[in-house]
Amino acid sequence: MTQSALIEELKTLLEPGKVLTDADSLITFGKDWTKHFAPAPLAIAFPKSIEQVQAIVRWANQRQVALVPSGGRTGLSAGAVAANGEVVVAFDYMNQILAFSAVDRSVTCQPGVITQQLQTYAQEQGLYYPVDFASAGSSQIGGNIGTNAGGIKVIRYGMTRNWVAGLKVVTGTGELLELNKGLIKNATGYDLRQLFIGAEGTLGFVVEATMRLDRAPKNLTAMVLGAADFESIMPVLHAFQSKLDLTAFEFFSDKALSKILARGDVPAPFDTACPFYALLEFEASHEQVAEQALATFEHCVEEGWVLDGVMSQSEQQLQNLWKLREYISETISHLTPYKNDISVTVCQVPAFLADIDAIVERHYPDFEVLWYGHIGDGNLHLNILKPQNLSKDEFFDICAGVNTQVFEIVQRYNGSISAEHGVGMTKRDYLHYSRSPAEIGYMKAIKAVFDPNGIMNPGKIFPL
Ligand code: 2HG
Ligand code: ZN
Repeated sequence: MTQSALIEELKTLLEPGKVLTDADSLITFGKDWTKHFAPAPLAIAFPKSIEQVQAIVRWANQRQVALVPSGGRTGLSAGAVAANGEVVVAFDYMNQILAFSAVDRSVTCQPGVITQQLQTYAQEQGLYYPVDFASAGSSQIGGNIGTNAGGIKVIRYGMTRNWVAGLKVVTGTGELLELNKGLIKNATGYDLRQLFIGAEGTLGFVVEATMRLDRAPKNLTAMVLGAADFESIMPVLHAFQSKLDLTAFEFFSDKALSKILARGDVPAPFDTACPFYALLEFEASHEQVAEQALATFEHCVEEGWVLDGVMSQSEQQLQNLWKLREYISETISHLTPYKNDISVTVCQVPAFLADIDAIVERHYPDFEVLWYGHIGDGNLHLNILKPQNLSKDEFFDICAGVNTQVFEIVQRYNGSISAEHGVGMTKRDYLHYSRSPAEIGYMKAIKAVFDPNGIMNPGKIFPL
C-alpha cells in the first residue's frame, strides 16, 4: 500500500482534519526536546476518544504501521521521537478532567491533561498534586505516566507511579484494559497497571488515568546553602533530614549557577562564592520548624560544611530561590548539552560523582561540565556543554565514548543509566549497564505479550 493510501485510510478512522501531514506538523509532533534524531513521521493522528485510539491501533496492526505516542514532547531521551515513518498519536484533543472525588482524593484525567492543569485543579479543590518539574507547564499526564516522571519533590512524594490509582490502557492489540480501578487495596495477583507506568508507550497507550491527590503543603519555605565542597552536601542532607521532613533537596554547581546569573533576571542567593549549592525545602507549618531549620543551618556552618545560606521569607523569595535550580536546564539548552540522568543510592553519591569527574577531567579536559540534580534521591544530571570548535555531530560522537565510561561506573555502583528521563532511543544501547540479560529477556517477553506485532513505539527502550 502506498503512503498516501495509508494516510487516506487513517483519515477514515478519525474526525475530519484530525490527521496532519504538513511539513511543520511532522517536525513539531515528530520530536521531543532531544536534538539527536531527525523527525520523519508518516502522519500525525489526533484521536478524540478511546474508541478512536483502539481503531488506530487495530489498523496499525493490520497495516504493520508503527505508532509513537506523543504528549507534551518535553522528553529528554527521544522516547517520543518518530524518526522512521511512524504515525504519531497525539493526545492534545483528549485533554479533559473527567471526574473528581473529594473522599477518595482522586482525579480522573484524559492523557492529554497538562501536568500544571492537574496541579491547578488540585489546588482549586484545596488539595495537591505533588509531582512537579520545570516542564510541568507543557508536559502531559499520559507522558508523565509513560516515563514515570520524577522531578523535584521525589524525596517526599515519590515518582508518578505513587500517584496512579487506576489506568485505562489500549494495548498493542487494540484491547481496552481497566487496571486497578482507583483501589487503594487490591491483592489480586499481578498489578498490570505498574507495567504500563514507565513503559514509554511500548506496551500500549494510556487513555485515561485516575490520579491521587494529597493534602496541600503549608507555608513551603526554601533554603539555599553554599557548601564548602561536594563532600559536605551529604552530611548537610543528613543533618536536615534528621530534624525536618524535607519536601526537596536539590543541588547545583557554581558553574550551573553562573549560567543562571548571566541571564540577569534571577537574583543571586548571597555574595559568598561556593563550589556547590544545596536547595532544600520544608513546610514551615509553625514557628518551631523554621527555628529548627535555622539551628540546623548554624550547626552546618559550625561543622564547616556550609559557608553561607539564605531562607525564603515570602512566596516571591521562595519562587526566586527555586528559579536558581529550575531554570538551569532551559537556560543551557542553546549550548547543545550532552545529557546524562544517572542515579545511585544516596550514600554512594560523593564517591560516584568523584569517579565520574575524574574520568571526564582526564579524558575530556576541554569540555565544560555542569552538575545539578535531585541529590536527595541520588539522582544527578551531568550536562556536558559543546565546545564551539566542534560540530554537533562531532561532539555527540565523542560523548558516546564518555557515555560508555560513565555507564561502566554506573554499573559498578549498581546505579541506573536513567533515573527519571527514561531510556527512549538515547539510552537503549546502554540498557545492559543497568538491567541484567535475564531481566531484559523478561522485559522483551512482556512486550511481546501486549504488542505481538511490535507496532508500539518500536526502537524505544530496546534497539530495533
Ligand atoms: C531537571 O531536573 C530536569 O532540571 C532536566 O530533569 C535535567 O537538564 C537536565 O539534564
Ligand atoms: Zn531532573
